[in-house]
Amino acid sequence: MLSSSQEQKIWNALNGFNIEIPSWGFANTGTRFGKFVQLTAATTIDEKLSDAGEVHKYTGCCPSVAVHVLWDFAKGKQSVAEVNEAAARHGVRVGAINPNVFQDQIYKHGSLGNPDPEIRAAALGHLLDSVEIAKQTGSRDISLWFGDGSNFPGTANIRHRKQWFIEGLKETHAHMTPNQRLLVEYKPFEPTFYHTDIADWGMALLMARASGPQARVLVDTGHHYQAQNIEQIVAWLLSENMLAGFHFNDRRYADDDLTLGSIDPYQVFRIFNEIALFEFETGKRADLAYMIDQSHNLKNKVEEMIQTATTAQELMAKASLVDHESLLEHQRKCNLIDAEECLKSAFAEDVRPAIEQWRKSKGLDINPMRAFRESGYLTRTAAERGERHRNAVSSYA
Ligand code: PSV
Ligand code: MN
Repeated sequence: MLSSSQEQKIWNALNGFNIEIPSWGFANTGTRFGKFVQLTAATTIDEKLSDAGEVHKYTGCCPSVAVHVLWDFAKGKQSVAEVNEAAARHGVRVGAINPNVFQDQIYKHGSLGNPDPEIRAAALGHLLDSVEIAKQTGSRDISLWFGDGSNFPGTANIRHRKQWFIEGLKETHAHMTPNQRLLVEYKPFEPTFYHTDIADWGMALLMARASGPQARVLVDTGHHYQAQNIEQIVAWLLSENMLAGFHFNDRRYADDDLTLGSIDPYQVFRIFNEIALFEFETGKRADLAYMIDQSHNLKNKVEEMIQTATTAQELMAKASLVDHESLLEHQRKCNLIDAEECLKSAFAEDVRPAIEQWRKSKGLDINPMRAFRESGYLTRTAAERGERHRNAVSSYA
């Protein structure tokens, strides 16, 4: 049974916690071996925003949606004003703007790191278009991930590419308004497998620093080697005031995009704990964008996002229960067992009843998944969208 002061801590944590969902999490996706099509999957940006609106309606903690420029603002399809209007109609708003300089044929050997100046200029053009879109959507964050790298030793000039990246990022930074942020994401491998231009947090940090004062590092939890201590990276970036936020997902092997907390919930808890400890010690709120980067093709996409958002709330609530006063004292005295138990006992608490009470206070159903299932939304969308997908399935056969 939680004490009333513990319940209060959980409520405070939940009141200050929103997590952004990705538009690409609602479309039919697959692996490089094929797609398993879902009849309820979204195709248009309007459908994606409608699905996102459902997640927010039942969880109350997902008011914004990250969008991918190429997938959601394809030329001639929908204007930015129409996307803004659709988001508002579905009860959400557009969040981080994600340029796409990894899919087009011209990017076979990279984008900002490409040896061909014309291709670098095309990539820069797309980044600048994305900054303009962000101005029109009122988005603070332009979130950059590059697939750039090489597959074979000796084939790319690593130092030249680093310099070209710095030039492109500086130019992009120069076009932002003073309240916007440039987020630099790193990833050790995939799609390239010998070298990746921005492969780890140190490289992302150098790139962000070289870009300008409004650039920060984005940590995607799936973008690390197996044994890496992600919470240490988080603590270091926080202490440098260089952490922008997260792309949350879980992983077993590489960038698996499994559901947050499905493999190692204690790791997510430890990340949240580092943030809570930073806030406790500094008395400042960490200005972070919490985002989900998952795209599922086996679980239902809307249900999976609800499951992820509620799991994030639970782990964040547990982290809010760590007794930081005692933890700091134990750390100072090197009381190893007692310090560790501070974390373990908070992690072991059942926070779900307190979260249910918080939901009640917000006029939400205490069980978002059940409420969503009872709403009949999936039956409706299967009827509306199913035919299109059934045709797609037969065309694969
Ligand atoms: C790349 O693996 C990545 O994490 C980037 O954030 C992309 O924008 C996203 O996934 C696309 O799914
Ligand atoms: Mn990501």
